[in-house]
Amino acid sequence: MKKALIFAIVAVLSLGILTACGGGGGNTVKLQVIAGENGEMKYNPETLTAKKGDKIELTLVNKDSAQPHTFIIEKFNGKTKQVQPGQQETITFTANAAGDIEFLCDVPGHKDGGMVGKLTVTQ
Ligand SMILES: [Cu+2]
Repeated sequence: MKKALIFAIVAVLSLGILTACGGGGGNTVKLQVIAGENGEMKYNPETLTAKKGDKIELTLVNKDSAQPHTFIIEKFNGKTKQVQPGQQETITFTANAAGDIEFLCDVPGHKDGGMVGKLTVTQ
């Protein structure tokens, strides 16, 4: 009786571990993007990757000396506030669709200046 109970507990725990580690997305992924490094109007990196279903914890680090920047990924409803020089902000969103998803800085003129990138979400 006791043995059966222990077996059941081990089985349930194993299932939980398999679910947490299984492939195909659904994991929590930490990503970091730097904005305005060396005074450049761009993100570094400009390309990010994730799997469909991943929960993304994205940190925008503003290394610009003068200007605020944002990270907006409209498709997944992920938006930072205006992050001031030397500051950072972490946002969370779920990559719930596959494709090349655009992100950008919505401070006026910045997207046209080069602050745009893509998050490639695979199935
Ligand atoms: Cu910007």
